[in-house]
Amino acid sequence: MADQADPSPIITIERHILDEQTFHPEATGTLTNILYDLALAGKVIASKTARAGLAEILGLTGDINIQGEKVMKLDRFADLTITRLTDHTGRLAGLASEENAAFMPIPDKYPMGKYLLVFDPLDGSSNVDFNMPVGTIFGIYRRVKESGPVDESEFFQPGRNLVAAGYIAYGTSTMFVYTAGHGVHGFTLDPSVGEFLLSHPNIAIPKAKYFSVNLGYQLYWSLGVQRYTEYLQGHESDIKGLSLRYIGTLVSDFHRNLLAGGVFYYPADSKDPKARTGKLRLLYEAAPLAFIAEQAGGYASDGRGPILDITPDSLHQRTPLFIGNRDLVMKVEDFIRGLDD
Ligand code: AHM
Repeated sequence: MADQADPSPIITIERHILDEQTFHPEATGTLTNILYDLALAGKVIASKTARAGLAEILGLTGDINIQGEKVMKLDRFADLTITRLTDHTGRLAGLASEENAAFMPIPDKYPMGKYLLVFDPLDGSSNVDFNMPVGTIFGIYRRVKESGPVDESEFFQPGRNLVAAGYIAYGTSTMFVYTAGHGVHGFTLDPSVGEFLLSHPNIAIPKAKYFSVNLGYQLYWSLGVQRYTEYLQGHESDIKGLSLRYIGTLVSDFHRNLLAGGVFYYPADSKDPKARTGKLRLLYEAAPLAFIAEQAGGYASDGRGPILDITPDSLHQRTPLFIGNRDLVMKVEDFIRGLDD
């Protein structure tokens, strides 16, 4: 008879990441520790986002809080949290954040490591004021040079080189989802013990249920993308129309579609010069999520080929993004090839 006092196995994120390390007998534990540092950053950011509405009240004027300190914008806070928890550990050689124009080499006073961290500290931050979910996205690359100061060009690696990638979703609960190349695993923060616990092992994208896109921009899309949208809606297609869900926070839209099945896209459009090449950033958003999508059996494309094959030529390069169920993402490539090229 089962011992009623014996709890069911609880797998903490630390234990899971350590177990994953056994796939790599040569591993030194450095990557494991970077992931664990990021989980800690996630907890700190989650506790701050949960108090987001209070900042204004405490801040009186909105700028100065009751202690006379400046109220920091949440995306700046998230950026500094991640930087301060990872820059001194001797594990990284440099960091590049969507928040900062230039990458940050590890300061001279700290030891230099062999990995590069790229991240979007608070994706969807414009949603914070409306109590909607936000997220953090990260990717980890091995540095290219053996030693010496880091060059910006070392960050210009295709997503195929990613060693690990993940995101932290700050929603109704806080989740940490990552892959180190052996499947995608999700952990939910248990606030009562302050630990991420394995809740979603080996995530695989199920049959598509949703499509997610800002339909408000439809007029500005290419013909191929417009016809693809009609296809997803069930016009003259071999699929039943999908349901539309769009939050406007990439992490949340991607996370829902990863668990429930579906495709998210942010195509190039003609409405503003920045969006002509798409809005989302290759290095901080598209490539890490593309790695996760492929590990979960899905696919990500810029409409013409795999996101993971694109080598960036600048830190903040933008890209169109179509991501989710493999068959649906491949379908948009057919429409674009047939109607736009
Ligand atoms: P941000 O980097 O300013 O937060 O913008 C990124 C966000 C994504 O999370 C989301 O998918 C997209 O912008 C939404 O854009 P839009 O409001 O144009 O639909």
